[in-house]
Amino acid sequence: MRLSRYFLPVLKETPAEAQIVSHRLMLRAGMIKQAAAGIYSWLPLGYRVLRRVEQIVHEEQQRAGHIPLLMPTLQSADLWRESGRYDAYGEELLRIRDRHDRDMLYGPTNEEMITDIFRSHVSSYRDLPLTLYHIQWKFRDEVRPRFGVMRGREFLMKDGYNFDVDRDAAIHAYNRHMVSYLRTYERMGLQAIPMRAASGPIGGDDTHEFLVLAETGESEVFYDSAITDLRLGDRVVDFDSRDECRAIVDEWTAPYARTDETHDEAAFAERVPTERQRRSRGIEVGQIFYFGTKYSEPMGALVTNDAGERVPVHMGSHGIGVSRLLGAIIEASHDENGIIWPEGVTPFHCGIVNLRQGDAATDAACEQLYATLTARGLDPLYDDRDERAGAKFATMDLVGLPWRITVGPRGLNAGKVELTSRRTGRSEEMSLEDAVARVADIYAAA
Ligand code: P5A
Repeated sequence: MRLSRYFLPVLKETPAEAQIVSHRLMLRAGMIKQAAAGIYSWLPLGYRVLRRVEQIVHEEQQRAGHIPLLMPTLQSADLWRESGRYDAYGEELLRIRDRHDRDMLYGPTNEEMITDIFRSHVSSYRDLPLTLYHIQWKFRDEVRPRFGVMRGREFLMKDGYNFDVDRDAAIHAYNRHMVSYLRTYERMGLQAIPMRAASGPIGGDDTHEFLVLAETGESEVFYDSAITDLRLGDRVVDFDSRDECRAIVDEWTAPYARTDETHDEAAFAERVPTERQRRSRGIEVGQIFYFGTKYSEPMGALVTNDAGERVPVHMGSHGIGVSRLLGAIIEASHDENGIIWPEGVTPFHCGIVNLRQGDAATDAACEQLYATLTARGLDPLYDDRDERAGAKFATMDLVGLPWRITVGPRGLNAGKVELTSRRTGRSEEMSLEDAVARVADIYAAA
């Protein structure tokens, strides 16, 4: 993409309404624009990152064997009356009436709708296990939407639902989700710690939240610092193996880690040596639930088991805050000059800064770089505007591309361009070909 033809409305001033750094940077980098309280338009740069985050979520869900579909945002109130949640959900549920006076709602979650799909088409345990998921906009009429996309009213969620013949099979689905989430967040450059939590309006007793540690996080958390040493890395996981998934879950759930809702001061003191006790704050980027037959029983989602009995199917639901993740990633990765995107989610692979726009040799080298990078399947952002070098660097730092290639007449005389890491600030001179090869290698390994 050539910046001269792009739509990147960066702001010079720090927006006064934004209280936390991720919100400020998303506004300043021209990623989002507020449309109403807690409702945002995704401008081209923000939309690119959103799509990349979504893509990682899709890949990791499908790696775990989960099947994508797409349900609507608007739902019929009647379904929610069947589960009893139409009245129970409270003020967060946006209730809508259509022209025929039918009660509708904008979905805050989809347990009822997926249970309805299931009961219409599945009746035997032979069709199980089954996990369906979608990535769709949700609406929750939060009392206090704040911090930009972090606590929105309209927000993008991945929500998945497992259907299993009994509790053991459903617990395997729970474990499988925990493992696949670990890899999902790691690919985004994040450490998200599973912590025992409370289930709220979704239901059930088994639930974990995934928290990214950050001072600006809305949740208070208590954990054993040993848990921060764990990494899933590139372990090959057989998601069908109950033992393998359970072993990984055991590894992550052995150290104490809980949110304030389930924190137990006595257990914390007893189980965690003082020097490893941590009390801090975190951003909830996902939550998984096992709630058994809470929806299948009242809604009549039954399957025939191997003994020939009709039994309610065992279910859980599993959510990832896709739009919130952008805020969480920025909270975890920025400096005073702007965002620092992890390679896994960056909107463009690298920036190209032309230090002397209009100089024939410099323009030609930049064009060559642009073409070569693109031919290698990379997506560069080429700052081809007629601007001072300082302004170009400031924009690149603000939008946070992990790598920048700087091209100027002086370097070119010696046959060199400069490759700079946004994270370390370190620069290296090398030939144009080497710079392309280096950037390609970095992304091949990422
Ligand atoms: C699990 C999937 C559920 O709704 N039903 C379907 C279950 N869980 S949840 O924890 O309530 O939400 C899942 C994740 O969505 C994100 N989230 C939000 N993101 C932005 N703004 C909000 N107002 C908001 N509310 C929830 C969180 O990341 C949460 O973990």
